[in-house]
Amino acid sequence: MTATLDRPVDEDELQAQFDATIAAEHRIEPRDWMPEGYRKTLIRQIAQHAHSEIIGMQPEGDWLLAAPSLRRKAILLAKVQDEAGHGMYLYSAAETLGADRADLTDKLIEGKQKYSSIFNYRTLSYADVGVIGWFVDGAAICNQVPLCRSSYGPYARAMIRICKEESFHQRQGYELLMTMMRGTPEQRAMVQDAVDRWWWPSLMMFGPPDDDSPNSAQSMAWGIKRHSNDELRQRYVDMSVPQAEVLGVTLPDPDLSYDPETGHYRFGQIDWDEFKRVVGGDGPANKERIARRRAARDDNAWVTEAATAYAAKHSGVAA
Ligand code: BYC
Repeated sequence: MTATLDRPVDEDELQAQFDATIAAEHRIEPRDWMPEGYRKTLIRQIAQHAHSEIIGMQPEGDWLLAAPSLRRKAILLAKVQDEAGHGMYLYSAAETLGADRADLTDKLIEGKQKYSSIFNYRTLSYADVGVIGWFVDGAAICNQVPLCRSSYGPYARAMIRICKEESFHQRQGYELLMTMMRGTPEQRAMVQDAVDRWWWPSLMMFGPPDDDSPNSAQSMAWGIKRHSNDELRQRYVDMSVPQAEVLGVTLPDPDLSYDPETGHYRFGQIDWDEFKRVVGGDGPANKERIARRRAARDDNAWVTEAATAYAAKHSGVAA
């Protein structure tokens, strides 16, 4: 039983109101009653998403000091800053559910919360910057556009701006690759090599197959997720194949073929053992990603302390 101003409200009644809001495709807002499982699922997904944006600054950030021209450096700097902004909107959305931002960061560093598997791969050449834009931001768009209709208001609204920026990121990646493909044979080879290394990990971004995805059914029933992992993965493959043809690269999958009956591209077997290894902490760069995040938290703690002391002093003056 929950007390309200005029009469005690029954949990069943609150649950019924919540269910009706979800069924009517209306939004749940921070002050609304929500089942504990809904709150926890959202915090888990939003925190994981926020962590991915922040850790995702690292693989591309590694090229900021080695960008091939001032123009490319300015573009990359803007993109990496956008990812930081995405992380901030998402941590704010998690805070509306009662989560504490510093606590979420601690959980990430202690390995108690996840971030996207894709950011545990290294960027070996500048073509990787283009391929991250094309593949990784492209996959993000596929996955995140439906989240603009997610049932939780603050998450859905954050996703609108994030998706607009991701769309720009994807185009900048594709434009970079187009430029390289018009260049020397060595540059074209760099692009193909990057495509070969990033294609399969990009498909893993959508999560495990539907029959091995413990959270999907409930998340979809609550309107948090709008499509299953496999549906979105298929959409992504269908979108990427023609783009690869225009670019002039080969996707590294001999089983890729168009099925006229379904109108979709069939594709080969994803290495789910690799996925599990990478998510479990044993990918190519997991340890350095977390070590760097830990160092950023510890080395910059004085900035937070100074800002907090400054804010406290000023609120005292105002009082
Ligand atoms: N990597 O039941 P499932 C970006 C976990 S940022 C690691 O299907 P769910 C960008 C999953 O969390 C891109 N872990 O889960 C940034 C669950 O474990 P827990 C990030 C993964 O939540 C910078 C378990 O596996 N995007 O685009 O229903 C530069 C079982 O999975 C992964 C988002 O976060 C993975 N790939 O569905 C450029 C989007 N996949 O939590 C670009 C929002 C699954 O039970 N998130 N797991 O311990 C989602 O849409 C969903 O959370 C997922 C997974 C589709 C990812």
